[in-house]
Amino acid sequence: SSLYRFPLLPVRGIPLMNHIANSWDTIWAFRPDPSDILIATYPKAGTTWTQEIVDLLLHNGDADACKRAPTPARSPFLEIVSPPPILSGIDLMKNMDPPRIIKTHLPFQLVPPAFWENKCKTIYVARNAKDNMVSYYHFDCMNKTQPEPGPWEGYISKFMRGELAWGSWYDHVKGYWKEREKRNILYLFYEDMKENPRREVERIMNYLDLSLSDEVISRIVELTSFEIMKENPMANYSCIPTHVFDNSVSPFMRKGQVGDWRNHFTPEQSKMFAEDYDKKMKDVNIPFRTLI
Ligand code: PPS
Repeated sequence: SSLYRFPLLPVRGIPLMNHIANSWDTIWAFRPDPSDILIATYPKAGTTWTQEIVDLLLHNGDADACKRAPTPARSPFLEIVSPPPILSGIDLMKNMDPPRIIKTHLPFQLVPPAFWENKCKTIYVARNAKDNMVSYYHFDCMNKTQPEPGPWEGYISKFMRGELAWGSWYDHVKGYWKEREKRNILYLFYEDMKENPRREVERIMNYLDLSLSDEVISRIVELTSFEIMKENPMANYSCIPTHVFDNSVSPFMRKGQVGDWRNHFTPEQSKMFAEDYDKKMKDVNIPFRTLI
């Protein structure tokens, strides 16, 4: 069914889901508490994984405490206002005590300014462009609230032109990168988290000024592995009904790997993509792993 597949609407040039654009003034005016923690990502870069890590860190690795509710109810999605049954982030936060773990996909310039006025801790997660796109493609196939992805070949072009929901991946990763020092943003990479999850969990812990025992850190690393999260009904988005997230098309917890792009890009597509990528990324030196 294409019940929820509305066209995107631009906000200051960024294509967003239409209900976000229609509620823009409310979103822009949102005032977080200074203790709130923002997790910012381009869609499909490792948001849910990071949300789970932070929730466990704040709960000293207590697995049961972090099964109190599904991810979107524990960690509100700032700009999602409707449609049901996706929970409206701002409404949810009215009934939650800070510190709240707030998810956003907004590009840096669209983050409500009160986050910076209040110096909220912000964790940005970036994922290499090709895997990020592959994950987004499968998500757009299964998520009936996003526009139809169309054929893969055309999807690559849309990604390169920044026409997907939340706009250009290139501008997104660059926007936060340029601001990371001034705004004290912890800038993480999905590939680093896969390579050495313990090291990255410890980086997040230190950034949040927490100090947990080695044993608790080990438990958090274990509980946030792809295999465990895939089976955790409070972390795997099985809370979203199948007419909205159609798991038979592709599960939310799909593969959780680095390099799955190799199963999707032809050599020609890869070459064309790389040439364009180099042009778009040459003004920054973000240490993405080279994926050839
Ligand atoms: S969303 O909708 O933007 O919030 O999605 P997001 O959570 O950012 O990204 C989903 C992808 O992250 C993978 N994932 C994980 N990988 C490794 N370890 C863990 N624990 C984990 N949890 C989620 C998920 O499988 C999606 O990637 P793909 O490549 O599609 O499998």
